Amino acid sequence: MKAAGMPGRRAHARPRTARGWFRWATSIALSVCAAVAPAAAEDGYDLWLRYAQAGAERSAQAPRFEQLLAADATPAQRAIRDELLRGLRGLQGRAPALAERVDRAGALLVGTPHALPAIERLRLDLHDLGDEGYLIRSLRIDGHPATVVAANTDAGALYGAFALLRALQTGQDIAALDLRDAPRLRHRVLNHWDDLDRHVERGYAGQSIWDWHRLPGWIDPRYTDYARANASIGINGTVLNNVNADAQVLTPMYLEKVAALADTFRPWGIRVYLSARFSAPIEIGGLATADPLDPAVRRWWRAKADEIYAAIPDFGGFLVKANSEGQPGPQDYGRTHADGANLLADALAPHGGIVMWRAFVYSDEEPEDRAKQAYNEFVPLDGAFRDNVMVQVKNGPIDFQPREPFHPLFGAMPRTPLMMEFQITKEYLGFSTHLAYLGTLYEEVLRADTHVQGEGATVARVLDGSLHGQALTGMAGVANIGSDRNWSGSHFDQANWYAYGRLAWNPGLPARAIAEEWTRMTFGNDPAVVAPIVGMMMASREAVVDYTGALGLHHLMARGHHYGPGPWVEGGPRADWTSVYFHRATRDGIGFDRSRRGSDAVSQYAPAVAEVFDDPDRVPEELLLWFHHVSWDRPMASGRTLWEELLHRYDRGVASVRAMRATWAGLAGRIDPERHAQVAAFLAIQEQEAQWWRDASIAYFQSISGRPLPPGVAPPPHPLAYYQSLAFPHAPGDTQ
Ligand code: GCW
Repeated sequence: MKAAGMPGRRAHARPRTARGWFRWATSIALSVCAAVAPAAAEDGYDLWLRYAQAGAERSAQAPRFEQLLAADATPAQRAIRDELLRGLRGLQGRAPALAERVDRAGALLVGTPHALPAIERLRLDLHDLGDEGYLIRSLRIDGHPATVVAANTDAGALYGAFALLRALQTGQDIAALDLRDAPRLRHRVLNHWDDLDRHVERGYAGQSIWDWHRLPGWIDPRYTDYARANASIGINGTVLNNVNADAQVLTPMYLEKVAALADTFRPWGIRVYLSARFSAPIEIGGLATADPLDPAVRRWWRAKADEIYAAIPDFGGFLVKANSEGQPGPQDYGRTHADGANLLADALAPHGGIVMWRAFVYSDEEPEDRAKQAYNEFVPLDGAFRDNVMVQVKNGPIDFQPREPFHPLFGAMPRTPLMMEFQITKEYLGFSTHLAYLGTLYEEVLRADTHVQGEGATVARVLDGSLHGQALTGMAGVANIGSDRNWSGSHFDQANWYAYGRLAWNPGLPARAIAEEWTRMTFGNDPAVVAPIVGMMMASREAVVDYTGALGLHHLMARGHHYGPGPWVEGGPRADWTSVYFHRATRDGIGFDRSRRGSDAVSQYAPAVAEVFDDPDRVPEELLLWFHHVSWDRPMASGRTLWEELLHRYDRGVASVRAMRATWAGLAGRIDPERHAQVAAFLAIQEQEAQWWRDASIAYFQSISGRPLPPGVAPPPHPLAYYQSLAFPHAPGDTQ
């Protein structure tokens, strides 16, 4: 684009009147803007579905789709057709013509044999694709080269259409396609921790995207774009409200709003679910109890389920946080988690709904190590849940820390379908301003070997049902989506939503491949852009681990809002919400002794794993202080002492952020200025905050260890008291 005032551009004539002056100034301002802004504003709204610029990157000889054959009888079919037209228009420079028969090269046929006779005639073998799988194949029809995307259902065709668009977006050769794919997990859902007043718990991307007050009258077009984005990565369910639930969402007024969202999402294969407050029968039902064995309570939930399904015939079911962090639950009545889950499961069963019952339970009245409590509570209930209940387990035994070992419940409940709960929003990894790609975190957990049936019993195999023969399978991701224009609060946090969806579809996908796919779709296929960005992403989570507390340290953040360092946090309402409970640092050493000599959390793992975790010489150094209390002077693999190694990791983390900044700065001119500038600004914040974490943590741990800083390690610029005095009363995302 030419700059204003460049030769060849008509000069702006000087005005003579005041009104003319105004017009003149405006036109100058607009032409200056036009000169610096890219053709289309790149504010991140389009996510990885930009469908843009690829036309320019594609060679003129690249094959194009000239015709599109797709049914349009249902809303789902129209959604597929419109997405393909939109995508191909952007990617090819022009949309294919809608056609009913193949009469030239470059036809694209999309749909089910049932809906499209042209596909029926191909007699494709679709038997193993199930009701969400698809195949994509290059073939010849009446002598013309063509491509078919076929499935048994509209949902399968939708996923196939997005897979084809992804292939185009990532620059793959589309002349010889032969793909077959189907999801390995059945329920792939987002969990929104969104309150009805639009506050988002642990949300760093603005307000809730659900504009409850204006629903159902106003259907924000954003809801459709939300559904498109989710469908493009295979997400097929969404829990609309916070697990710290408000019973109001189950009242007729809100159910009407929920139904409007369900109608909007349906063509995109997405079902809605709700978080149910266990005490709802009291709060909105006028009952005196919510006891799961009380007949009136059972009747109330059955009637409530009937009411919901009358409005939303494909309602997915309930997610429940019970007897956890002050939420009501069956234990309030001396009943078990199974009693509670089964109550709701029985109400939903006639309609085909499911219950996702969370295992995130721990009590401060319980002297037991917090990391052990969920296992102790749930393992005895294995086999006691109804068939339509899944127990939803966080990836690690504490709480979405930058690194945790896999949760010992995985593999330990062979008769209960277990669902993974990952956190996409970065409560403990720098909110939205820190670049931390979570694909590597998810991959690490999914590939962890539980050893419950010998080698190869990975967490992924627990989830996909292959280990214990479960048919009900799923994964949940705590959403990072909000009202911010770029959806996730930062451009790179979009990658975490993307990676979550891709791994829920196939938990075996490599994190690096996902990062590359996302980068190509989000920033383009230029190799000089792709390689450095993927490099940044792949190293980013480890950097956060390093500067927030490496070697298995955990739960060191500030109290309440969790923003920034707080390794000194102690006292207050609950010991298990303090940092000192977790790091147990003394003059002699640091770490939580969870070995057989300590809390014995190691014994919750299968023997082959327990043995390794129990032995400070064999446990991976990354988890040393999670499982062991060791001397500051302990020699480490590097030859440094533990104290020196910890210091080294803090510095390494900060250096890694600095390196990301430099890499990103080198991409100026290759990325549109709007997105480049925001990422650059956020990386600067990240560097400052990484330094703050490093300095505050070193100041604190040195005050405990009394060890000197070795040469080359810079002393923190402020005394410990300074870091302890910092307060952030309005940090986002706090609990209400
Ligand atoms: O990590 C903690 C969060 C809470 C959250 C809770 C949970 C929804 O700090 O904000 O509450 O986990 O997962 O239930």
